[in-house]
Amino acid sequence: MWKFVSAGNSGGNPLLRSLNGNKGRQTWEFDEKAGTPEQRAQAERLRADFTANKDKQHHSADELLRLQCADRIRAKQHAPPSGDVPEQLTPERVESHLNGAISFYECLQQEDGHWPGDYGGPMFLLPGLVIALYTTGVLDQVLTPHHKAEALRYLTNHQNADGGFGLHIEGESTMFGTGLNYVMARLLGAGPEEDLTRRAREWIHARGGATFITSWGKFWLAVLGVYDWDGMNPLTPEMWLLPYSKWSGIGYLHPGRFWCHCRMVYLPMSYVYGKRGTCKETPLTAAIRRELYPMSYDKIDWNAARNQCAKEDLYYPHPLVQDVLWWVLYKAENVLQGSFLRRMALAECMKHIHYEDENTRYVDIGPVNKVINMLCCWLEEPEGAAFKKHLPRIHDYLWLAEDGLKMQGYNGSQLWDTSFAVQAIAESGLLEVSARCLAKAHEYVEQSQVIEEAEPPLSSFYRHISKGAWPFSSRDHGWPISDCSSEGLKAALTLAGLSAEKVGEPIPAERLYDCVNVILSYQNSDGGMATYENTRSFHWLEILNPAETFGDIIVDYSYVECTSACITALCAFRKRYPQHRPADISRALGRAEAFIRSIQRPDGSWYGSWGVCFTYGCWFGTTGLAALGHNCQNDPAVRRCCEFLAVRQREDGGWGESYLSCQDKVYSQLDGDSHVVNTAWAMLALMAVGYHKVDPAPLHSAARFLLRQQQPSGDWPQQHISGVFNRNCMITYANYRNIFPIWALGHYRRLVLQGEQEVTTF
Ligand code: LAN
Repeated sequence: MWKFVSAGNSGGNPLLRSLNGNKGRQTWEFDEKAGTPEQRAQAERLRADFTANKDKQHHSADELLRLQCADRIRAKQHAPPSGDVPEQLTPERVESHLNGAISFYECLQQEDGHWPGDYGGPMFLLPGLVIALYTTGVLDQVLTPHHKAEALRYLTNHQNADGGFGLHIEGESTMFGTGLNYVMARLLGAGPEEDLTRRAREWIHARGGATFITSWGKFWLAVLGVYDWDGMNPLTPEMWLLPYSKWSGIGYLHPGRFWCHCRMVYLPMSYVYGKRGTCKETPLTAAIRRELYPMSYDKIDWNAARNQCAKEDLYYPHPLVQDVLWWVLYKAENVLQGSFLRRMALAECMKHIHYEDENTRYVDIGPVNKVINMLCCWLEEPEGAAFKKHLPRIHDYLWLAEDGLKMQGYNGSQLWDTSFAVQAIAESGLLEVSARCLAKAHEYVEQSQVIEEAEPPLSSFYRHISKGAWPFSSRDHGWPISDCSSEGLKAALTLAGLSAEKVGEPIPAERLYDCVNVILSYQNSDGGMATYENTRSFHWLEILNPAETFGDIIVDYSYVECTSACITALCAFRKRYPQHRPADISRALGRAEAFIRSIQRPDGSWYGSWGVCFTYGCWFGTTGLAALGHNCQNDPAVRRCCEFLAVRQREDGGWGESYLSCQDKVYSQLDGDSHVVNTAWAMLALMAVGYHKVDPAPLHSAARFLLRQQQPSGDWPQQHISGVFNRNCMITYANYRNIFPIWALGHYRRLVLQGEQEVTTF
């Protein structure tokens, strides 16, 4: 049976280096002997249920993790009240639902204090890993037959009715998803005439073949040797040799100025491209090469293929200037390939790749650069230590659920979820049921703060400061993020406000000062905060975005979420430490407020870039302003946002927003029931600005919706996917279904039912 392994897990591997005994590391292992016969049968039932429902419910519900915690769940003290939810809610009634919710959620918490969870969703990640493992000859060493079987299960479960695969689990079929997953199925042992592969291949052929895959797809196919490198728009590694300085003008084009996720992906991609790193041909790759195209491989016009892209994939079509630029660089390849300049550029790329690997303990910033960096290390030195150090960290990205094995969008969302959970649980005011769980979470928050800078000189590696920041996942990952630092700081401050005897000793003030320093450093000239770094270049550079499926990937922009999180964190900090940098903080707050106001939409809403979507954005927009004293009675902008939300509440009392809001940038209602997470965000937004004092009715009906949706165990159902990135790709946040209902109900009980004037977190 599969076992979830967390906390301090190194598997005895001496190549796995950690700064804190692997706190937060989460992996799944197959263990023949694990589990009772009943548990194994139950796991099979959960899998069969998922498959039976797969066309209606695309999202798995982390049932295998819950199964693993079954003993604790059975032994827990509280359950929510059964029976109908009354018309009139009392504080006692809500309190017993909360007790049930918190004691259930505590059962999922790990020894090191964090909450694990599925962070899957994108469908283009696992194929890249499998192609890289096949190319480097370690596929069978890294993935056991059990892994492969679960990965194939995942494919079967997420194949759309038309035979294709989406960009993410809920999306319609795309060439990117279908081409790559087809190849992965073949590499994992599926024959060409199985139902899965045959239907996928028909989908591909009906659209002209795999030359119509997006540029990232072309890259992976070229690595495997089933697509010609001449059919790629160039990924010229020499761009790393451009001058960085703004004064050179061209410096604005230096990749060091791009959003870190973008540059960290194009860095190793350009190394592989510059070297034409390709898998040695095997009978299998030769077969795949024949299968992907309706015409003979020799007849393909590779120059024309460079700019082909299926219409299903086209979110960001290339503007003409890009085509011209790629044409020039394409021609330049004739001179650059094998030149001295190319050798210099490749050496420069490798320097940055090793730096990234070492400074993230081989986790790397994300799943895409993790895999391509690993490939680069192998291309440079197949038997080298760097490649070997990559291997154990692959498992940090793999997650198992009842729908199969998937590759996650990050090595987890540990710190992010834990800091929200702390704020949600602590704010319920129910310290009696939650003290032990908060004390554990406190340890994780403490253990995941970044306490040392990355290796100097930071500027040579285009790194922002990180000492004092919080990352999204674990200390070993270590990349600092503006809003993760803010949520981490708020969690630390919330815990510091509770009895140390119950929840543990607070994090020393010096470390919080370091965090404030990082937060202040994130402010951009527009007053807002971006994600990992400051905005380093211009918005118009987006015309160079070559990734047809993603929007806004070139530059790190200011976002409402990041800016608001920084505001609420700085306000919370200022309350406790009014003497620390008061002038800097108040200046930063004023500018951040102006930024948030400037990006509010005419209809009163805020567009959320990292969660679905307007309900998420509105939660951040209103809480940022609320922290600065604005509410729906004294501020027309805030009132407009409340009205925007109020008219979108649905018959069942909840809010339900479709992921289409993110791509279309227009509020889209979900079909069917409302969504517990959207409902909680909308409630939190309204309560933060005192809407309940104007009209409590929407909050009563929303709270009743949440209570009706709660399951007898205290859990909430997993509904549609809640996270997003780059406008178009969705990502799972498995813990949100527990955290946000707890948070919203906790506030509802205190603010609306008990009439308290204010709560400490938003
Ligand atoms: C994330 C996850 C966390 C997220 C928040 C902290 C929630 C957000 O407020 C800021 C942006 C950030 C850090 C974020 C950015 C984009 C990421 C890293 C991801 C959604 C996780 C996966 C995604 C990454 C880009 C996926 C790989 C795909 C590429 C296009 C490179």
